[in-house]
Amino acid sequence: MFIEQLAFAQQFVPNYDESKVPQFVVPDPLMTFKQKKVKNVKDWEKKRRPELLEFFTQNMFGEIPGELKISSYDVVEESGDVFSGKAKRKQVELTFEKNGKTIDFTILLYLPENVKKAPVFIGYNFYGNHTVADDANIIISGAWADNNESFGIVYNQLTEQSRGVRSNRWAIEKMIDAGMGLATIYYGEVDPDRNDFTDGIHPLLYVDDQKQPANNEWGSIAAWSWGLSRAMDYLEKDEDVDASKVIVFGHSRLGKTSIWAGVTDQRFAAVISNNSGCGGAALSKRKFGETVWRINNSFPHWFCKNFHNYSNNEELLPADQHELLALIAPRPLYVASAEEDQWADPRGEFLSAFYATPVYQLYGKKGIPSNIMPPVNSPIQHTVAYHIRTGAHDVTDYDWEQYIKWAKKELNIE
Ligand code: GTR
Repeated sequence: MFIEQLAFAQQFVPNYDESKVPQFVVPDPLMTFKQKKVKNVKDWEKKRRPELLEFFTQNMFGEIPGELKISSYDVVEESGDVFSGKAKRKQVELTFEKNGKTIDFTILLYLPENVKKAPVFIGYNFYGNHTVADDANIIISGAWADNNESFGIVYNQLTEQSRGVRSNRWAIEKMIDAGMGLATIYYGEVDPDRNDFTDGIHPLLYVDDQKQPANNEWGSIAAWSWGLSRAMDYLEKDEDVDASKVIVFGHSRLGKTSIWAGVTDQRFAAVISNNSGCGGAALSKRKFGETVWRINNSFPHWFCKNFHNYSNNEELLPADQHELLALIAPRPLYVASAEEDQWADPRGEFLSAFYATPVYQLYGKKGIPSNIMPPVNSPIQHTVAYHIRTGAHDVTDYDWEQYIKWAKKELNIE
């Protein structure tokens, strides 16, 4: 009895010991659920990709129950003299209306002055647009925010105190100097990050007296991805942006989001997953660090309810995260880890990029050539790229230097 109880309890304790990673068969991305071999791009695009996409939609992220286009947009602020005249700034508010409800979110754009149509990185920020740069003109969002005393957020409201506090995570000047821009949005404007489906974008698509998404309908990550696609709708109209070179970026939960956005919207030219971990790049079946049970328990709203069927049940997953990454092929994909970020399972993130590679090879693209992890701070940069840097769960200048260099090469940016 005691041993059984111990075994029961142990499944909830995070494992950080490589020798305790369970043995499992990595599902073959090039074998259909009905055991048919995928031999070429046509088989992949016509059979395998759609069935995998359907699996991840119905069982992990949830489907979006309807269409919702931008009702109107407004360039609320614009200035031509930023970063000593090297850049311009725009703040564009997108509004959505349906079911008698309205929401809006604001895209903050920094664009290089000397480029006619600039390639851009797009990614959400955690604490408001005004945190990404020490720039007095950035509008502070009124949306709900998680309290964080050191950032001056005490009544779930963003404040002046946190202006620029996250500038270390956004190497904007490096992007500008490379001839690239940045588009960023506060994720809480699209859907506040809490287990409450009465706020954010979800209610606009409810039918009748629906109170929350159905089991196979969108959780918060799918909602945030939806927001990135609507931002893309806007970028396609912005004369200063090269919409064919928009790279979707995200860190941590927002890295899970950038992956799902890249999977579901092929207009994103490339995808960057920064320390995305469980439910992002990391293989779930390894159960290393954060697990499916843990994430569903701590953040019940991130994935759709059907994903809870796999809590402590990873063996049952017919597909793993490398197959999610493979859905980005043949577009460039960068997976990055941090050495101290064991919670996100760096090895699981690396292996996922490696096991996604056969799909890139179908397209004649180069991925991760071997299953041996590179040393720290030694990036592998092909169409599929990977690095593990020294340091903690974070976004650093080192990360951005790699992303910029790789994006320029992969997307032929001059
Ligand atoms: C952690 C969570 C991770 C990661 C991270 C973040 O608490 O367990 O999956 O998403 O939050 O987004 O900062």
